[in-house]
Amino acid sequence: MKILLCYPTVSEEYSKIRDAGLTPHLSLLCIASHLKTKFDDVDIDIIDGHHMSYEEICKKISANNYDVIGFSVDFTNYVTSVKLANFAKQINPDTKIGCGSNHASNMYNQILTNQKSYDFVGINDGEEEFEQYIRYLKGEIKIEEVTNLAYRDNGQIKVNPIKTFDLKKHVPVNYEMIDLDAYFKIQKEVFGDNFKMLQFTSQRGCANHPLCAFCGRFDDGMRFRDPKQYAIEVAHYTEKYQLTEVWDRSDSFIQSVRWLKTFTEELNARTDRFSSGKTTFKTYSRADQLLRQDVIDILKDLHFRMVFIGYEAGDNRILKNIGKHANLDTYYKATRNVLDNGIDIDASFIVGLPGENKESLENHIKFVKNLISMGLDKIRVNRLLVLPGTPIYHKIVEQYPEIAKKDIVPMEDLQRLVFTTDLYDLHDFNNSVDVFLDKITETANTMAGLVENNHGATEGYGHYGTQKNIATGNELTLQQQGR
Ligand code: B12
Ligand code: SF4
Repeated sequence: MKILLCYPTVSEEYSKIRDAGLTPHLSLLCIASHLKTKFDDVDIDIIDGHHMSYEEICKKISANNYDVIGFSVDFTNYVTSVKLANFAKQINPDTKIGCGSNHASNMYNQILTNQKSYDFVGINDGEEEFEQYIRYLKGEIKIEEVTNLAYRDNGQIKVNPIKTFDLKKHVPVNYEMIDLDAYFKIQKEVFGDNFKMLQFTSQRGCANHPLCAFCGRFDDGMRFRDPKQYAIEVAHYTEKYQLTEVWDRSDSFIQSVRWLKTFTEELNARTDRFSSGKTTFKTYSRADQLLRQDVIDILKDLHFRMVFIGYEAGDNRILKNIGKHANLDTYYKATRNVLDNGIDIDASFIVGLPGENKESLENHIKFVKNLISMGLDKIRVNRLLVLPGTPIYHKIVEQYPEIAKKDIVPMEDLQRLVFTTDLYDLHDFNNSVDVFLDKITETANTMAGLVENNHGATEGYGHYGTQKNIATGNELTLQQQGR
């Protein structure tokens, strides 16, 4: 059986994605690694649309008679995925075509209603769903037994039971399936000769429950991989490729101190690259996870170069509005704790969050000034994205029900519409969305400018990335809300 797993090329209007194409697509790699251990008779191609154009992907599809194609989609590449699905169906109507991801999980109904070339949508974790779908195609099980599957049945959309993947069954990510040189080459161009990074994933879900009002995750609870197995995987690739940086992409890497401690001991027992300072570590973290000195000490044992903290706002009222479960007091303590211990912070903000007014915008600027005086020198200030499935998206749908039926709505439209909902009171801005948009852009530029003018950087990749952005060279403009 021939399978294509593909992250389609992003549409032109969304092409300035920070860090895009630097590392292989982890979601598809997890699925492919899982399938490889389950079947001897499947051939899997993985395509990364950050490295291949739409036309090149079409050629690949024409040249291979794939039995199944799975696209990983978000709002930046969904339109391309539809074009590719239509193309692939024309080439071979028997090819089964589906998509998955957080975006797809929240949009399965709209996707299956509007796009006839799509046969299925995977909801939530994809490993077992894809495995079972193959078993269904092989005639081993019935379609009703494929968990996490949405599909059409006699014109009706059906959703099979949704199951959370037990991460104890997570197989090691198989980087041998990828031509890594293509990625290391780009890393070299962007970040210099001495940079070699791979990303890994140790957990799923986020400790913040319910999720932040803007967060596009499909909410499925927090889960950890076995710390020892994970350490073996990270140590193996760190040694094999002599990595200079490891980036764990989980959202709550630091949530369980016991897990973190075991992982660190297991990793350092297998490689001395972290303890000898040859390889650095980077992860996301919530500020409240960075208050304890024993946690910071473990991060030092892992030779942490940087933590990425989603501060989002410098105003307690806004933080409450978005359900961040954090306040400025925690932020100041965590910032001091991290910076005083010699670890860098990649600080992320979002402007235009629910309840934003003149006072909160001023507060964000004051807050950034205070962080700079504490030593912060990396910042990214993002525009609010309105992602399907989030409370802010639902607000739009309440007011504009026709949006709920569509699988394609330009992000720019959603970004304007959200400001017309009752989440916002624009009277500080002459009740005008345009005036508000100008003001948030100006605020974002001021926040980023403060850091830049203090010899800092607005691109998040630490000193490697100072003033550099893979998509835009030196251009440092207002980015979308990003991870
Ligand atoms: C790494 C990452 C990136 C990297 C991707 C690089 C890479 N090479 O992988 C970069 C920095 C480029 C990136 C960019 C963006 N990202 Co991003 N990113 C992530 C992050 C941190 C990890 C993703 C990951 O690998 N997870 C681990 C894997 C195993 O889990 P997974 O992705 O959920 O995949 C599972 C399922 O979703 C499903 N699945 C996924 N694909 C498929 C396909 C099929 C066919 C099937 C059946 C199943 C399936 O199965 C997988 C295995 O179980 C997530 C947050 C998170 N921690 O998950 C955000 C996240 C995915 N990103 C997000 C966003 C918004 C963006 C940007 C739009 C931000 C921006 N404006 O710049 C861009 C757009 C992406 C682009 N055009 O490249 C959102 C997506 C929300 C949404 N609903 O779409 C997330 C969830 C962050 C958030 N909390 O909101 N991102
Ligand atoms: S934005 Fe970050 S902290 Fe908030 S719910 Fe999403 S992953 Fe968790």
